[in-house]
Amino acid sequence: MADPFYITTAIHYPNGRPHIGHAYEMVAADVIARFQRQAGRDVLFQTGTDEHGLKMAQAARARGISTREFANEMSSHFHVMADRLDISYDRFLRTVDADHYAASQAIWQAMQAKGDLYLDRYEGWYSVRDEAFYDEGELTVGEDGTKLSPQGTPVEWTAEETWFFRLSKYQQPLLDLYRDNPDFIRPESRRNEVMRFVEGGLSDLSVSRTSFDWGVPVPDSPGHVMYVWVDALTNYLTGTGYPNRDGDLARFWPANLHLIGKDIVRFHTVYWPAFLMSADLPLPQSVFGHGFLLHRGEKMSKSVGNVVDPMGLADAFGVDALRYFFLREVSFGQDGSYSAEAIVTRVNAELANSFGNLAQRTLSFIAKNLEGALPEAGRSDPADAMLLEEVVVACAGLKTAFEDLMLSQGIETWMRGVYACNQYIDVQAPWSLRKTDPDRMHAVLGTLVRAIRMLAIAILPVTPRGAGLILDTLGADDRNHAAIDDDGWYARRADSGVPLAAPTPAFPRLEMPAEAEG
Ligand code: ME8
Repeated sequence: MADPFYITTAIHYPNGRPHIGHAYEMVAADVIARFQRQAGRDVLFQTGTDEHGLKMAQAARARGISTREFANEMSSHFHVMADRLDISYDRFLRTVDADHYAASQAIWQAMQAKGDLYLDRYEGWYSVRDEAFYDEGELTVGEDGTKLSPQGTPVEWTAEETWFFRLSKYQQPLLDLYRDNPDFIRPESRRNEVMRFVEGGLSDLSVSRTSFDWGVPVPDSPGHVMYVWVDALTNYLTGTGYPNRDGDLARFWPANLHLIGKDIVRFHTVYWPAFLMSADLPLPQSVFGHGFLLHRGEKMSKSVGNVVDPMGLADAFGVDALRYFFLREVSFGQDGSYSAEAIVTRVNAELANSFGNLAQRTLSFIAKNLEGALPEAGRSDPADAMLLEEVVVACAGLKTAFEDLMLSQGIETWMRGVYACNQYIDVQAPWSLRKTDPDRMHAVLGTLVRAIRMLAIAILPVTPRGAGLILDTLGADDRNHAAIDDDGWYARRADSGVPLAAPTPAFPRLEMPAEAEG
């Protein structure tokens, strides 16, 4: 049985429509999931929506519909987007799903059995928008005299009876965890931030609310619903069938990778492992905090009017182009900037003019001049083996980098293989060999077919449609990593006698849309 690999995105708040950050996170996780499947791993990939909490209830009220109706409608926008962006999730989890209630209540009971939950009174400055309490000293005063949280949101004095989780008890176990598992928090810079925070001391955490009822009920505690982060984080366990530890999906826990944004690293690397330790459950292997995607370098906000709809970008440029741009443009883990011009420039230079053009030139030349027959062995030249070696190295480089989540660097290395092919085709000029040296022409075209197949398999997780189209034209059905190094493919393909399919452009050149706001 293949080695399991469980990868998750954050579950997204559907109190507004999905934005580019949600799309970015789903695509990055999808590329890793597809890559691990290619490597032969048994992958479980989960994404979904985080639907409880006061923010949702308030947004529904503002719309004048029930919270459940609002949640159904808004969650469906995320589901539709995931499908539109070719996200190969195994489960789209909603926190309103019945099995998620069961999992949340089970982990609660496990923490309670451990003696880590106690009932007390909480008074403090509470921000509904942040769903967090703040100390007086952290507040600022707005222009109209209202008190504001460090995030600039209004706070209200709130007193309520609440369950507390003994987070303080886990300070040392957490520090030991970070010390013993340097890969638990990535990238390194985020690990350092979290360690400083935990070293500063941890207060117990308020984990239930009585001021609203849109949440998972606390077992045996009428009037209390769970703090939204307790139920949200538990979604990762729900996906593996928890509390059933013998089911089909139980093999996927602990997760290999929680992929989330930098703003919620603390929840995933302090609260979450503490909850799991308390419930005596194994801890995830790694939490990776990716950076933010900023429109022309500015933080997105609805009021600034620079929230560019990811579905609009997919319609304007195509899904593969958007996916390629996301991963290639941004050094994974750091912030990145996007704009229509940046997408067009990057995609045209690399995907359309380099890889797409290479495949299209080669395959349409074969279609036209060889009637689609696979080129014969012909007369080889040391340049052929040299090119194939460069391509093998480029594909292996992508693989090593992707294993390390260095996604942009991996694609950059892959591009070196593409550039080498373009140089080769220019130097060898098969079109002029057609009349003068057909034997040599066959060898050149055969080399290119081999190279294009390898490059298409390697980039498949990033651009599944275009790369898939090229592999369809070639009739290359085996698309896992092992197939890249399969030297026998060409001979078997030639023996089959089946001609290559008529090529269709896989990566069309993009035009700057006239109406694009940039
Ligand atoms: O935080 N660029 O949900 P969310 C890149 N429900 N990523 C971004 C981004 C941007 N501009 N803006 C947000 C929540 N994100 C919780 C998570 S998980 C148990 C619960 C990322 O909808 C953000 O960092 O506010 C997070 O990983 C994800 O989008 C969902 O954010």
